[in-house]
Amino acid sequence: MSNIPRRAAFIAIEGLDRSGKTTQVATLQTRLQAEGIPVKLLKFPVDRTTAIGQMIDSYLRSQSELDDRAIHLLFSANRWELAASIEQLLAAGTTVVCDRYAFSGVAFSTAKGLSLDWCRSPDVSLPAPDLTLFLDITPEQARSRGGYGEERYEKEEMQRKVRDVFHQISSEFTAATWVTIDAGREREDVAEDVWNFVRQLTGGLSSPLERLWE
Ligand code: 2DT
Repeated sequence: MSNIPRRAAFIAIEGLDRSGKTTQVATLQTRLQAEGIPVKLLKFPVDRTTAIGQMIDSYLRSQSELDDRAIHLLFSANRWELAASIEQLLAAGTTVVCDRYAFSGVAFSTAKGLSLDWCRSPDVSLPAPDLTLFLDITPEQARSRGGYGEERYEKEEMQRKVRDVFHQISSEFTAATWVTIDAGREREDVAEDVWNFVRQLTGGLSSPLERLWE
C-alpha cells in the first residue's frame, strides 16, 4: 500500500471557438454528478465580476485596450488566484474540471505574436492537469456552424493561428495527458469520447499533482 493519499483528478477542457466547448463541459459535469463523483467546474477567465475578471471582460469585449503582455499576465494572475483552491479541492476528493486553462493563455497570446517561451513563463508551476482534452475544429467546420461571435478573438484568421499553437503545445505532452478530440462531429459522439477519457480518472490518482512546465 502506498502512503500517498489518493486525490481526485484535474481535467482541463480546451477548445476553439464553435467547438461546442461550453456544451461539452456542461455535459461532462452532469455525467460526473450522475455517477456520484463530486465535481467542481471552473471557467477561465474566472468570474468576470472580480477586479481582474472585469479588466479581462472589458478587454475581450473591445471596451478597453491593454498591452498584449499586460493582458497575458492578467489571465495568468487569474489562474494563480485559484491555484491553491484547486489543490485543496483535489486533495479533498473533488474532481476539478476547467473550462480553458494555461494552454489558452499561451495559444492566444502566441497567436498575437508574443514568443511561446515568454507566454509560458508566468504559468510555470501552476497545478498541471492530469488530462487535457482539446476540442479541435477546422475553420471550415466552424464557419459551417454559423461563424464566430463578436468578441475580440472571434475572427477566422486569429482562430487559425490559435489552432496552430494548440497543435504545437500538444506535441510536448504524452498521449496520456493530452488528447485532441475531433469536435467537428455530432455533439453526442464528442461527449462520448470526452467521457471515455475522463472516466478512466474518476477512481482518483495516487500520484502527486504535477506542476505545469517544470
Ligand atoms: P470563452 O469565454 O469563449 O471561453 O472565451 N483567453 C482565455 C486568453 O486569451 N487567455 C487565457 O489565458 C484564457 C483563459 C480565449 C474567453 C476568451 O479568452 C481568451 C477566448
